[in-house]
Amino acid sequence: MSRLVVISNRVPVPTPGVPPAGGLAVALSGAMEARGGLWFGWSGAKLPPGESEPSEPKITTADGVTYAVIDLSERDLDEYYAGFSNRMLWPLFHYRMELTEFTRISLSGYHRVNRLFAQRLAPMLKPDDVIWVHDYHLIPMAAELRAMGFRNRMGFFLHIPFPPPDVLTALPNHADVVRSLAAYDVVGFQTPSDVENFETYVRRERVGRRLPDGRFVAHGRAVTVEAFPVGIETDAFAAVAAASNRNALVRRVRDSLGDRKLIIGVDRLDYSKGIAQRIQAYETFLLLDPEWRGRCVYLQITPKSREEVPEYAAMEREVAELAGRVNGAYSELDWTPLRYVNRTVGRNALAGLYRQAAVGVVTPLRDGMNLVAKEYVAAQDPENPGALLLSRFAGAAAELDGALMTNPYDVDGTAGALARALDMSVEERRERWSAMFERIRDYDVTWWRETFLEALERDDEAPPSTGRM
Ligand code: GDG
Repeated sequence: MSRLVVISNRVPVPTPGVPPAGGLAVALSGAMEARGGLWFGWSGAKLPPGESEPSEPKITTADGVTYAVIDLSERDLDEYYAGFSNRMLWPLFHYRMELTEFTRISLSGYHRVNRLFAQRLAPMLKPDDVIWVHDYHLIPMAAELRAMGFRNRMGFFLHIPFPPPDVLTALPNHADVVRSLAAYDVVGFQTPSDVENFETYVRRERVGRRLPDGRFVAHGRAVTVEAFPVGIETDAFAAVAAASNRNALVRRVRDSLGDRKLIIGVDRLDYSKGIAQRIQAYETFLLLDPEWRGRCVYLQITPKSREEVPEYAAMEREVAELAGRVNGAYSELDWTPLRYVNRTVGRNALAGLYRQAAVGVVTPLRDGMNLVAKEYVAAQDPENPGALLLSRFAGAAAELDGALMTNPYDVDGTAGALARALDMSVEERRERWSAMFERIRDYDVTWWRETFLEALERDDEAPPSTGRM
């Protein structure tokens, strides 16, 4: 079996005794440990001012996996990471054109860092390595490697949405982005509607077409473009949640609730997650359904994220202000309606808190997939599962049709759906939950990884017209 080489912006180099956290790190660590492999990317550290990047990456080996990481300079991080990746591609791909900032400087930094990654990785590559690149930071990676003469199988997975052409074409270099995608053998998106957006773009901009075998020909290359919805480690997560009675933090939260119902939200502090609209919906719910005052608690766990990007600092203030307003208006001396927490919680405790919660609220304005929705479902008690309130704009909505769907822009509608979720009978909750659980067990993270790698390793380079035997 050929070696797997994963390239991602950040690399979760393992620390002894600390398991990898986060869906992606866990998913990919499993694949790497099963096959042995190389994982290359940014260390997460900044080079001291004035120092240039050494030509050799720092190497660590653990459990048959080689981690190779490089530090980046302040300028590289400003332009490539905080700039083009997170102030242009992230908002645009989440349909937020008004939040984008395009500059030639950040675009050239983006390309410079992609080239630097390719140059540092190149000496470590073998001709039969299978290369799997992750996410919007590294779209030009295959094109860079191909320009250096590499002919390996190369795949790309986009964790965020692929927007429709009317949005994508607001990116001044949209044509280059799509040309860069065509340098891969397989491009994976989260949902069929992302694939549809890609197909519409290719047709409208006349850069390619679909082949009879389902692949696309674009910019002269045949590329498999399919949806591979990312999953979680469903069984393992369910087991952790079922054993969470023993977790001291989970017990403390349960004791603090008494017989009040828990509503839970878990999101990085990011404008794509719809946290402000969600708090407004909760405020409306408290206004319109006074019988729930004092009988429920909404816990919103929101670790801070990308604080170096100005739009994030602005939304942090907005959300904090809203949270304060709701608590100011509705708190009693012995009841606080909203617990707003800007801190991370351990993974085991998180699983237990999901299980405690009568309602999981996952209401992003736009999301590639959203793993929290799947984790909430996995963590439920099958006898008495909670209800999931899910935005129709999360990729997960394409799979979890047992959820109560909501439009997060409709604050009143979301408030009503929250009341309905809290009132739902146990029979209805069980029925909805079973369908969702079955789905996430069949399409878990192992399915995602193996299906993607199978597509990548399929030797379909020859055009179908040659009629291979
Ligand atoms: C991108 C796409 C796509 C959050 N707070 C805590 C914590 N988390 C964990 C969650 C979950 C993960 O972080 C977040 O994953 P999401 O999928 O919700 O969102 P993004 O970070 O935006 O991820 C997304 C994903 O990539 C994978 O392809 O689904 O659409 O945007 O696992 O549990 N974990 C712990 N404590 C916290 O406080 N332990």
